[in-house]
Amino acid sequence: MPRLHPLLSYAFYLGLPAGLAFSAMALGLAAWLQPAGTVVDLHARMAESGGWSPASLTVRVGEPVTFRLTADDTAHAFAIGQLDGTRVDLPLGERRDLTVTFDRPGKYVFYCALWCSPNHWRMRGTIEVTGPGLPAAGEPPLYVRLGLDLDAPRPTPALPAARPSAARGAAQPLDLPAAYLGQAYYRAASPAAAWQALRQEPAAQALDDQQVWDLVAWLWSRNAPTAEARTLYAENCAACHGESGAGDGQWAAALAQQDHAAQAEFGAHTEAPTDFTDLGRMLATSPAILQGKLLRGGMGTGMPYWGPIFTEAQTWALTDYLWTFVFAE
Ligand code: HEC
Ligand SMILES: [Cu+2]
Repeated sequence: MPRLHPLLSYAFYLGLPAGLAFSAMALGLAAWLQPAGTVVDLHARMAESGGWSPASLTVRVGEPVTFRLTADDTAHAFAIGQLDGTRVDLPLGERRDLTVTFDRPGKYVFYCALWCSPNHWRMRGTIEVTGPGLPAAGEPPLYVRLGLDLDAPRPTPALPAARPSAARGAAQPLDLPAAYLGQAYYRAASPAAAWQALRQEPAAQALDDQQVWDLVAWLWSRNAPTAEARTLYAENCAACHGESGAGDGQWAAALAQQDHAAQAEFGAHTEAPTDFTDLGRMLATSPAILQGKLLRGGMGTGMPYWGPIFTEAQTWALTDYLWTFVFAE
């Protein structure tokens, strides 16, 4: 983890009279207010108005870089993907400083962390960190390791008569074979595939179809949603996918009918945000596919890519959380 020094030069902004600040400088007392290392003036504007400027930066490993951040058109927030503690709120017109020292090379993404327009998520920029050392080496995401095609159509499976319930599933007095209980199984299988496999199990022969669906709901709900996942969803996803996951967030309509200017500027056709309560769709989908979409984005559909923004643990926490929209309690 890089060392972070949020040295906010508040003195100038917390009502210290300009004259006083100026005389302090004249006395040479302002030296300690001067940030060390590289200084980057970074301006935030809505994506429609050009986004961050500059939008790409190069800095050196081990050298403190001070971002002098100003929001020019409306309130924004600055944050660097995958680095906790880098979020800075940017009220309109007030400068905020953040000093960061990167301790390994690689490509980082900085982004706006406050909803500012339907194209808010496009407010992103890159920081190329060069110098000695090796970039953080993660393994490829699960969908790549499983060889999954995120865009392949997923045929709608035979649907349960009622929305499967985790609580009813938990109440089944049944010893499930251990193979179904591991995280690896859950992440790679769709609920429909799990239902089909369980349906064949001798241990489940006494159950009816709905009871087996309830078991699947229980299996898929064992990673209880974390408080962090709820917050991440509310802050980053609800605007499109809706608070209850039904694809009806405040920006959903705007996405479905992106004006032509935005189409021309950003390309591609946008789609309506996925309705996570849609059983036909979700029962055919594995956590690996959901996480893959989250990491890679929709490539032009309007679904942003979050790979460089969230840590791997955060992407799984969000993926687990999405099942709360699918299954009944
Ligand atoms: C700007 C609007 C927008 C935001 C914000 C957004 N999404 Fe999406 N999302 C979409 C759209 C549109 C689709 C459907 C098109 C597609 O799948 O590419 C989608 C699809 C998805 C899918 C694929 C579902 C499937 O069955 O293939 C997942 C998973 C997903 N979003 C999760 C999230 C999560 C989690 C967040 C928050 C971190 C999020 N989305 C934020 C617009 C958005
Ligand atoms: Cu924004």
